[in-house]
Amino acid sequence: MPLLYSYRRCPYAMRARMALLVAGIEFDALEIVLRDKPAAMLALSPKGTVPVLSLVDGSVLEQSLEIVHWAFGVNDREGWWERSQTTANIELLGVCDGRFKHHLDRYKYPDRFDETDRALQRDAAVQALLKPLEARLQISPQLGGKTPCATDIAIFPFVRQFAAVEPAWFETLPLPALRTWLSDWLSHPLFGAAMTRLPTDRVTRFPAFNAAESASPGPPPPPSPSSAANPRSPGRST
Ligand SMILES: N[C@@H](CCC(=O)N[C@@H](CS)C(=O)NCC(=O)O)C(=O)O
Repeated sequence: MPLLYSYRRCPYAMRARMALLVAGIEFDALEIVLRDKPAAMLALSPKGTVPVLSLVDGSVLEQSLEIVHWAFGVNDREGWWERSQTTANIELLGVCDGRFKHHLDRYKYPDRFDETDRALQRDAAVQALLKPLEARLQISPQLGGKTPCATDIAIFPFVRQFAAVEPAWFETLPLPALRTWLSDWLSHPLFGAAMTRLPTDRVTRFPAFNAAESASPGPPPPPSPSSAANPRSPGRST
């Protein structure tokens, strides 16, 4: 059984968990404590970031996008990976993980970066990713077209993080298609499933997700008695 070292509020780990769930891959998971990383994880991946996926053949995937790619390589009956492989999607993901993440970090954690002009960083993040994303989402509701693709689940956790810094200000941005896309994802059952809370003191089986439910984002189904017993509230942002 693959073992995922994860951190619930990490956007990189979110994309990895969502891809594993969509692909229907059974996996064990350990929720790590960032300040006290497990020795077993560091032995596999000394760089010390999550997510890390340890596979049964002994190989180790140390990058979130490698995990996404691997998951859809195992099972992509719904074409999530294929739809993500357009030039526009690959470029958008590069911007998300590059320039956008750079500005997001300085906007969200100005003290860590000695940043004195948060508004400048915030606006640069909007220009780099959110505006082009809005233009794309005006054309189709998902980056995969009518249905989502790997790029949607790879990018939205970072947009979620950005939106949560100053929610009232975010609401004022002229980005209506992006706001709809984000809010659909925030209430999507796949995201709820990926945000399942795990213990930090032991490895547990990550609860499976019915991929058929994830075909089109929209309001979540009414809670069932079993989901009430296993709270999956996405909770607050990092
Ligand atoms: N390029 C890596 C980045 C992963 C990353 O930076 N994860 C953060 C958490 S969101 C982390 O583990 N940071 C280590 C730390 O804070 O000690 C990936 O795509 O997986």
